[in-house]
Amino acid sequence: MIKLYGMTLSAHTRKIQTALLDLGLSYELVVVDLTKGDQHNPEYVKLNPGAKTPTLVDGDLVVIESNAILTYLADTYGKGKLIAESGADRWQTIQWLTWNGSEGHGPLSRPWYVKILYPLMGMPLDHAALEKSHADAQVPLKLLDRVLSCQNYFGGSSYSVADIAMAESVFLTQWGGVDTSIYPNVTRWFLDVTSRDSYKATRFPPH
Ligand SMILES: N[C@@H](CCC(=O)N[C@@H](CS)C(=O)NCC(=O)O)C(=O)O
Repeated sequence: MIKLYGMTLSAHTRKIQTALLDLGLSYELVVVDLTKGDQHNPEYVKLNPGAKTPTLVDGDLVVIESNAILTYLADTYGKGKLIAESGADRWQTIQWLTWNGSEGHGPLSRPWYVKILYPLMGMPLDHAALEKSHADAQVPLKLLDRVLSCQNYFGGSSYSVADIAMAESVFLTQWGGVDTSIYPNVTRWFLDVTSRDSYKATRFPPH
């Protein structure tokens, strides 16, 4: 049985849960409660040396980094679903997953940190930082909108793990108060991805 270490409150864990549902895979969620600092438990750090969630354990294999986990699951269990087995669509998927991790998720998620998470942690709302985070998020959003003017999905012609990763980043941008409706292609694509049962099932987390 696949074990997923994380918690549904974490965007990076939700991505994995969405993919597991899309692939029809059953799994055990081992809750790593970030609000209690469980990620620093020595047993967990043996699995994930960076003390972050999520971590996937499949038999003897341990995979960390959410976008690597997405690739592993799609490659191992998808048979062409969620990532093409070869060709341009496969490399579009890998390219945008990589961009998401290295360039996109940071500025797209920042408004959520400033507006939602830090105040929840007891810090006063920093209006200047929020304004800056909203301005900074426009750069990746413009890029996403341009890409989606030429293709339906980040995996090219069909829905893939790149869309799962990117939708979670855009979700955090919106939750952080950024109006993404001014980007028509992002709006069309986001509606497509978020109306799927797998996405909806991971929104209101039990853990
Ligand atoms: N690049 C990592 C990022 C993982 C990450 O930042 N996870 C957050 C939860 S969404 C976490 O574990 N934070 C705990 C901490 O920073 O102490 C991935 O994609 O898996």
